[in-house]
Amino acid sequence: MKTNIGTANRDGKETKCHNNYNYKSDPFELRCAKLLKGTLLASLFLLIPLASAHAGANVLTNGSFEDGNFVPDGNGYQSKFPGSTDITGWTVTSSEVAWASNANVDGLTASDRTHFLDLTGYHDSPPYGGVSQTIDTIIGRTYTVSFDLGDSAKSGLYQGPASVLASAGSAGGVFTLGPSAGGNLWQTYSYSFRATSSATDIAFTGVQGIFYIGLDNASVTVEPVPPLALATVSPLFAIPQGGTNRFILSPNNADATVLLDGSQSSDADNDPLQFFWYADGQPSALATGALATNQFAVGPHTVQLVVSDGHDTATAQVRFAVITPATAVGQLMAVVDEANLGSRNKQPLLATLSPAMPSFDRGDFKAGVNQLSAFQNQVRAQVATWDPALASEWITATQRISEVVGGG
Ligand SMILES: [Ca+2]
Ligand SMILES: [Ca+2]
Repeated sequence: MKTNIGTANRDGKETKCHNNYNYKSDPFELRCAKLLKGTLLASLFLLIPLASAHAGANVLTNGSFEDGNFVPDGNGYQSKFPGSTDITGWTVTSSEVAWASNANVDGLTASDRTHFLDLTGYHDSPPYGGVSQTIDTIIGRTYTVSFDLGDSAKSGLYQGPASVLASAGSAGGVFTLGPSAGGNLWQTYSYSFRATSSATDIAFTGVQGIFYIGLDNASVTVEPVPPLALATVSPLFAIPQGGTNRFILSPNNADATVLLDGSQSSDADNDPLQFFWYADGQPSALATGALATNQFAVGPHTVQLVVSDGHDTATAQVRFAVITPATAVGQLMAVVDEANLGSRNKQPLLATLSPAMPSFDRGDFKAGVNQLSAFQNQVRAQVATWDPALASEWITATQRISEVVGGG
């Protein structure tokens, strides 16, 4: 029995359609086929909640197929053929595709905004159409490809799965939506790949479907990488120069201003970074920002830097001690005592240096600085000719102490 389902254009005339046509052979009957699908689907509308949250920025161009040179035919579609670049960002591959708007005669709607693809096109038979685009990728990074696969089904007539081959370079696979209910169905699929090249071809090709293989809402996002936290404190005082212990000289026997520097922290994603500084186990941050200054009392301290890239955090820890000038002089005396000078040369040096300790301890910085100056003269006279490098280290160290206490 022939059922009148509407009219379609045949050789310039609106002509009645019937549902027992041979849809593969005749353009008019293909139009009728699209019309018939719309008729069948009109009363069966399913709204399927779709996962739409994608972490990170989408690096695919026009993944929703909204942009480009779309000139719809009377059915709300436009055929695009292999090699076409009319769909912004994409090249049509394999075979004809139908670019579709929501205003189509079949009642099919996009999963995202107003446009989508039907990879069966008007030709509705294998090989089905496809689209591809090449994106810049970073070798070794992991990317997630997500897309919505569409199908329409009606018990008895257009039942059957829709399949698409989704690939990124050599990765990917065939994804199939096998509908259990009729209507305009969309389902989100995703897969991940690890980039092996600085450019990767992202492609979707229809594999299986009856009249319709929907594609929309494609995206490629790079998996976030945690930041790297790196923290330093300054200005450091070290004897001998290049030593690994972190000391900061107090200019007043009480505390010191310490520069906290997290600016060498980095993030492979170039995410904007936030910096939080914590000290000595305190629960609240003492400062934010890549660079910060803080007063620290004489004694040992632990500073923790927490760097956030908005997804992940990384921490770095720095231990240091704020020391008094007298402690610094004591450290220098230990170094002089251990130097390979022979006892004959050491004792006069230590004798000159040692009075600086009690001077600094009682706050008489002027006397302390004078005593350091005397030590420097002695080093120049007795050590410099014999070991210029050692002499230079000691003079530099005493000069630092003098400068910090304001006597340099
Ligand atoms: Ca869309
Ligand atoms: Ca990151």
